[in-house]
Parts: sequence; structure tokens; C-alpha cells
Amino acid sequence: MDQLKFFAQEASFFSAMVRPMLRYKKISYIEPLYIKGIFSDVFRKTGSVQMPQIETTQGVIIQDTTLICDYLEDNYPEKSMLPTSPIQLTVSRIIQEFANDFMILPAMHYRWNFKLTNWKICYYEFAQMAIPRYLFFLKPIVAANITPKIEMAYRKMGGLDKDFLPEIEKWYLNFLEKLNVHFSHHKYLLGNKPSIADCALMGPLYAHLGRDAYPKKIMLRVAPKVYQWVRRMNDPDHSDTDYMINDTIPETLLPILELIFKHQGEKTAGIIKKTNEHLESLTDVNQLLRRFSGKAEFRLGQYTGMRPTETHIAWLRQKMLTEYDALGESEKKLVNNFLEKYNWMQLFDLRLKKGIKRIRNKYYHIDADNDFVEKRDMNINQGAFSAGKNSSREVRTNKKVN
Ligand SMILES: N[C@@H](CCC(=O)N[C@@H](CS)C(=O)NCC(=O)O)C(=O)O
Repeated sequence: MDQLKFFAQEASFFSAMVRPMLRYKKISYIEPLYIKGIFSDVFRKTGSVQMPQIETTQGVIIQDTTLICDYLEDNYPEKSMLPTSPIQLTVSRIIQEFANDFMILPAMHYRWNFKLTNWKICYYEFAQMAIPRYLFFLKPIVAANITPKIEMAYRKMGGLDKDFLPEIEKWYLNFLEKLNVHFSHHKYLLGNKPSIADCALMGPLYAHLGRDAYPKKIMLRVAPKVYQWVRRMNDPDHSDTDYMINDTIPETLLPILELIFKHQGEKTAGIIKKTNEHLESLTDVNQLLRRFSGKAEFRLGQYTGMRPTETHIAWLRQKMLTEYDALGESEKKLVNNFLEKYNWMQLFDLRLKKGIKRIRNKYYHIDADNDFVEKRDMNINQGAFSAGKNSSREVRTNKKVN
């Protein structure tokens, strides 16, 4: 097999983070149709039904966007998207985490609270994925059945309570305006070359906010330069040169980073706290960590509420800090000076008391026994969708297998 398989969907938030990298690196790939059985087949191999997944040319399947991007960087290094200088690398990772977490809020709001305007995705494309070979007029009928289930799953994850929505809108418009200013001066986030940070922001800014009819109109009106960037990312013209010289962060990116550090930083602090509590409550290191460790307080403008805390985000922060810890002393100093200059250090250095690890796409205490938990939790599905008849929903048991 000389082509990579990309299990993805055009309207999928996380798939849209990987696709620009595949295109920029000119990697040959196919997107298989979601014909019946594909979810259970993929689940059997990876223990996850989440999208996207890639099957490498060696037949290995990888889930998780960040790991997929790392894999593509390592194995297709020619057109690198990972900055090598320490400040730009750290900033890219911060943006990557923010795109994985905070940006889910505007993305979910502008898709699910404007379903009629977004009818094409809500009432056609989800069915297209489930029954790609059926006649087109049957799709809305099927969508009427599956869309509410998908919507419910995402509403639960996003926690889109009503009094929160005006603050999300205010926040998002402000963010878009700032990004529009940035893209009036630079082609990409870090200068004249796309990075993993650009790829990550494509998740929300293409798959939902730059593609669903309602938010797309907003983007075109408020931030046409952002829309042009979305198009550039999806269709690279390969005229790019390099990131800013001397590890510089563009002036116009700083106000955006201020928003990111503040809001994602506070959110991650809550996630780390809840993950620490979850880890402390374990009766056995082999216990499977819950996908959401709980809920943490969250403030945005006038709104204060509780938001679900996803264990995955604690792992992303741990991964980012491991990368930072591995920097040489002089590089670390440069990063520290940069973060301290803007008062961001406290919002960056957020650490778990005990490490966590990922085994068969689930999270465990760092001391868990890999072979044992892999075997025991083989069929546990923590995803929102069905993984076929052999899978069982998330459980918190800790039983020994014989
Ligand atoms: N951490 C995963 C998240 C992937 C994810 O949530 N994908 C969505 C589709 S865009 C999905 O599969 N949702 C169903 C679920 O989370 O159970 C990644 O980075 O790939």
C-alpha cells in the first residue's frame, strides 16, 4: 500500500486539522467511504471511534489529531510544519491546545444553534456519511434520525447553556477581528509559512466556522482575511517562504495570544485541577481514567458556569511541558523571558501531580500496567458514537482479567 488512508469527514472539526498538513506535504492519501462496519472495524484496531484516524502505508492505524500530525512530521519531514525555534514552537503548541479545547465552544454554538441555516451539514452531510450510497432524497430522512443524537452528544460536551451564548458570540467576534488584522499583515500565524498552529486552527475555523452557512457569513463579513487564510490552508499554493526570523512572534499575533493565554489558560488550570483530583481518587493505578474528569468553573465576560473537563487536554498540556522541559537551558531561558514579559508563565506552567499516559487511545495513571489494561479495556468505547456490537460504553471497573 503506498497511499495513506485518512478516515475523516469534511465537516469534522479534528479532520480539518490534519487535511491541510496532508496537502501541504503533498502526501498521497485516500479518504475511504464510511460504509457500514467501518466504525467497528476501526474501533477493533484502535479502541476509539473518534475521527480522524489514519492508516499508515505500513498498515498501522493512528487516532488523535496531535499524534497524527506528529507522525506526519516525523515520517514526511520534507515540508516541515513544526517550528524548530523554542518560542515559536511553544506558541504553536499553545495554539494547538486552544484549538483542541476552547474553540469547540464557538464551533458548537454556531453549528447547533443555527441548524436551519446550516441545514446542509445538519440535515444532509451526516446522513451522507452514514449512507453514502443511498439516493440523495433519502438522506434528509435518515438525517432526521441521526442528527439529534449527534447534536445531543456535542451539546453535552460543549455545555452550551443559554446565558453563556452571548458571551461566546462577543468573544468570537473580537477574536475574528484580531485575527483579521493579523492576516492583513501575514499569510500565516507565524509569518510566511504555515505551521501546526495554522493546521490546528483550521479545525474550528474551516470545518465549522468557515464552512457552515451561518458562521461562514459572519467570517466573510467580519474577517475576510481570515476566510482567505482558510482557503490558502486548504489549497496551498506553495509560495510560502519561512517563519519570522530570529524566533520572533508577529506583533499582530500578541493580542490574539493574550486572549488564548487568558481564556484557555484558566480553562486548562481547571482541567489540571480536576484531573489531579481524579487521579487522587483512584483506588488502583490501573483504573481507566474517565474521558471527562468532572466539571470546572469557567468565566467568560459576564458569564460564570461549569464546563466539562476533558482528560485529553490535561495530556496535551503534559505533552507540551515535556517538550519544554527537554529544551536546552538557553532555549528555555528564551521561552521563559518571552512568557514572563507578557505575564503568561503562570498560565503556561500548569502541571499534573502525577503523569498520565495514553494506551490504546484511552488515558491511565502513568504507572498503569500497559498489557493488563490494554487487554482488560479492549472493548471499552469512550466515544459518543456506536462502535458496533462488541463494544461496551465507558465503565469505571477495575476488574482483573484471567
Ligand atoms: N482528541 C481527538 C478528538 C477527536 C474527536 O473528538 N473527533 C470528533 C469528530 S470531529 C469525534 O469523533 N467525536 C465523537 C466523539 O468524540 O466521541 C483528536 O484530536 O483526534
